[in-house]
Amino acid sequence: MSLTKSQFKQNFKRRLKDDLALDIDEASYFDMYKVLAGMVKSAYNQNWHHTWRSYDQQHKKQLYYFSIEFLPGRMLQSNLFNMGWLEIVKDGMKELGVDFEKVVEQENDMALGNGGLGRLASSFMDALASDGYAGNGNGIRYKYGLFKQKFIDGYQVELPNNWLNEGNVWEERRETHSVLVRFGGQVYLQPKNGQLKPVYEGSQLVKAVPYDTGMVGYENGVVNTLRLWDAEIPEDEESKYRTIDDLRRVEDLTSVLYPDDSTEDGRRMRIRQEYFFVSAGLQSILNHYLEKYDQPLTKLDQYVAVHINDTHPSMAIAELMRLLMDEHGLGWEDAWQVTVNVMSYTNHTIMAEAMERWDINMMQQEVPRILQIIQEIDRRFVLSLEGKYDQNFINRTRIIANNQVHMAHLAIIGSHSINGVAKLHTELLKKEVLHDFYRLYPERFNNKTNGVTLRRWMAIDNPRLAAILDQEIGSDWRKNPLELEKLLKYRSNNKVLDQLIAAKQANKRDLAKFIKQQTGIEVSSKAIFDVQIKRLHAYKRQLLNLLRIVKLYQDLKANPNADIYPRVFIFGAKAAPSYQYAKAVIKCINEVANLVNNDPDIHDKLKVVFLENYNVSLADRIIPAADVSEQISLASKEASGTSNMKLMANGALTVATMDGANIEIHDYVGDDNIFTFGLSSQEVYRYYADNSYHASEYYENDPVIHRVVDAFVDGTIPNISMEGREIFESLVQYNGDQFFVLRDFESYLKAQDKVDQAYRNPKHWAQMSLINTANAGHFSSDLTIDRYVDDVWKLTPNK
Ligand code: 8GP
Repeated sequence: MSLTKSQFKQNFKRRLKDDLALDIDEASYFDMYKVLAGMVKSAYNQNWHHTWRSYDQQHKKQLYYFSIEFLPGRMLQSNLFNMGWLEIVKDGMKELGVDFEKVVEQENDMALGNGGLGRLASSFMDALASDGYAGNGNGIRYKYGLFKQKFIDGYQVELPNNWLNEGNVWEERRETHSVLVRFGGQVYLQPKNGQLKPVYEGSQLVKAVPYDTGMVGYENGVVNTLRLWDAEIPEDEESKYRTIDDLRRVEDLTSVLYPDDSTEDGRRMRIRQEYFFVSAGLQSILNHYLEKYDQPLTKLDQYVAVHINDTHPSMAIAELMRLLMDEHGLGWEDAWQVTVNVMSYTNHTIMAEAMERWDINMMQQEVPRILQIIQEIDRRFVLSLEGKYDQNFINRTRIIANNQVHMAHLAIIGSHSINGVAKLHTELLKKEVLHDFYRLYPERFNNKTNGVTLRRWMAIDNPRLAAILDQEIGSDWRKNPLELEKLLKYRSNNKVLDQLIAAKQANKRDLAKFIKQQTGIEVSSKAIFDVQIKRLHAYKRQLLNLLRIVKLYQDLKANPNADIYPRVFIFGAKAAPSYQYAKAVIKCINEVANLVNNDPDIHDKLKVVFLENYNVSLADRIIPAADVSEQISLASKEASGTSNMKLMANGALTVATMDGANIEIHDYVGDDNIFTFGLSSQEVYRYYADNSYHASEYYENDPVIHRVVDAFVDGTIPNISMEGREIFESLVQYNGDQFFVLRDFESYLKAQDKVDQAYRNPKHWAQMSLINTANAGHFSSDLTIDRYVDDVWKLTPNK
């Protein structure tokens, strides 16, 4: 895929003419985006074709990563980069007089995910292709991505994200690979040729149509496939869809990401979505296997691995059983053995409310055959334990209990591998959350610490940093992330440190300009840029950060000359639309921002900026400019975190609780290059065990906490009468403060005082920052993928 600048300029102008009948000076940025993306796609299509042909010819074992979310963000730049075209195109565009950044901004973020789990799925797609493995994605082509967030009077308002309204250049509709997915009706079993076969009555078929997107590997010619399914009414079933409601139920299947599961309708839709993409994906895998590999289904596990990304795709276990038995005639034992060998499962959270349990009646109505098979898996599981374990143990571990289907139990019982996403998280799964299962299947449990696409976050988003790295340690770090360690040699090299300082300054100036454009707020690039970007959730404790801001504000009001190093607090976060408490926190942050930013007594020492609509593209802008990375979840609650990795790679220093992957970051950079604070996970569990945390005591006995918390109800912060009260009450009750915000407050203040002092010594700060960048290679998703490939999926690289 080599291309020279003059070829690019020529082709680009010609394609504008050929495709759109326009000269450059007549084309809009959107026209240019479409044409450029089209060029990129035609260039990689050859390789795409070649990649799948070669997998088929070599009968390569293929991985299918089943995920209800994928969050690639914008793809133009990352595709250009992976093809080795980015610099040529940037230069070429400049010579053509085109503002390349404006072209890039035309693309709608592909935001088919909520946060960490969806972004991880996309970074794995990049790493699989870049490492040369046959790894494909399987998911849903939502018509509406994650909502667009707007702030109106400080409140979060959700707007629809109609990301497909101008078409999607990257996808290819593959009509001929469509399959049918069955919902509802009645099912009973009838003997046929010595086997029991299902007979369906009154069920409805939905046509699943795949849309494929090429996943381009980094400079290696590999292009894998992300297959997303859309739902349509099958042509020869139209007569069965009589009412508008029938039609709508099909359209709705792929309409929205994460329908509100606080309502029955939402939960029903979620079950239908989960079954839809799982069934369609598995059918297409089996069709392909039988046609192209032509091997018996009892050998499926030698050629196919299916990964269940959290529990949402766990019906895959029952659906593969169904297909193997009902459609292809295998007996239960054979089918079960193949299924367990094919399936593997990752858990992404220990938060109880995120553990899916579906109502048995609802599953009966929506997916009756799947429920039957789950019941049989459950029956056999219980049978296998009887006599060996007591009844309590069996009740705790079985799949069906209290009229609910426990999806995590299904995923564990039906998979050969179960992993957590950071060392501590995996240990907690083994010791606490899934301890019973660990007793049953110790050999299935393993850890796979998350990783991130360093190339995107460093080379594409932070070209200034990348240029320094390339010059000092060469550019191999893009392919071998551990090469970043070579940077350690320069920790006392003044020239390199000065260059790093200058690059960060320039990035901060860029972000300051963007902040001004977006919010009207002036911030100084000389201040500490202190960043907390992630979903808004009580356990992530944006509130802890906010309480400290309120304290600083109060300190400055009392003493306008207080010695506080200027700081800009930058937030990016969406709250789930039905999560009232998280929305109250957003409102409070916005009102504190108003108060602080407009108070002349503060002398620009503090600024608070809450950027709207946090998504991958916004992360692309913020991360290179961060000085401080806030990773302050209550220990034990954040499974891994991944913004911690992106931010450290870009030289931000972490203020961290000993939670998730923070612990591993700490292990690599050492005590002196991270600011840790707060309870450990053991201490948190001890509090749970003896029920001895009483938030009200902290409120009553600590005058600083008292004053800060009162600010939420005493009028200090205006316009938050309801929200301030909600937060106040959640904190000060005897058994309140579920996430120990007040308990960790003092220790957080101390850690932040150290930050304040450390930043005053720019050389030393740059040194610590360099040490973080140098150690970030350990958190590359390329390496994470290598570990999955070796331990779980057993793939071999493509030649
Ligand atoms: C997230 C975890 O919260 C985060 O710590 C981790 O880094 C990330 O997964 C990737 O492993 N979990 C989720 O995003 C999650 O559980 N989402 C489901 C509710 C949809």
